Amino acid sequence: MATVAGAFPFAFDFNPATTALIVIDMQRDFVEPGGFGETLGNDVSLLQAIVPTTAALLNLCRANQMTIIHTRECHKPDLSDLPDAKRNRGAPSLRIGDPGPMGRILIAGEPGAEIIPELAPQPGEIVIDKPGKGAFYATDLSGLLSERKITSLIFAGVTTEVCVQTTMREANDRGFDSLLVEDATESYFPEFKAATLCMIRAQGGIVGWTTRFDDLAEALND
Ligand code: TIU
Repeated sequence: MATVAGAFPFAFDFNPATTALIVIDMQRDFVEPGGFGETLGNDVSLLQAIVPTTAALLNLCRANQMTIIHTRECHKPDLSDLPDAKRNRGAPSLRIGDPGPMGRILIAGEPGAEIIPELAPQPGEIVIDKPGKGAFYATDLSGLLSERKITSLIFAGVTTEVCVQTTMREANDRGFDSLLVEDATESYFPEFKAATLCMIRAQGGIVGWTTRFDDLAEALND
């Protein structure tokens, strides 16, 4: 067992053998100019800040033989898994499925849907394509976790208040203990990130725990 003594709202105990790291949607479409994030009107450069820490987190979890899962928010090329309500929402400069500078926006197999090279999955790591904000919705994630007897999840990725928080809430309701690494998650809205960290760990950890990367590293290197 390992203990993250500095986690909030209190220490987080976990067994690396039954814990998975889930890195949410670190794709070119969210992190680089010309993708989905920018079509929504966001400054995507804000998300670059967490790339080095997320790379360090991946390497830490790999070194501790933990299960590694990467997710990608994307849709089938025929758009059969894209509800009209999602495609037609708001007034983006390009809609999901439209051609853009990194290929069709948020479509599986296009350059924009790929995970950024700095955080590329290694052989043997799990990659889950998901049509929703939550990674449990319309995917095999539940089955993959139960096959591996995973009981705890460590989260990183983007964006904190959308896909990361949604997936943590889904995980919480399914009985997983979930820890979010604060400096390995980011939002286009700094105030939303701050609020999300607070709401996750409020009320005695109503959704889960948060920690700084260094405190998790200390727990695993002890
Ligand atoms: N727009 C936004 O903040 N996020 C998303 O649309 N998807 C994810 O969070 N991955």
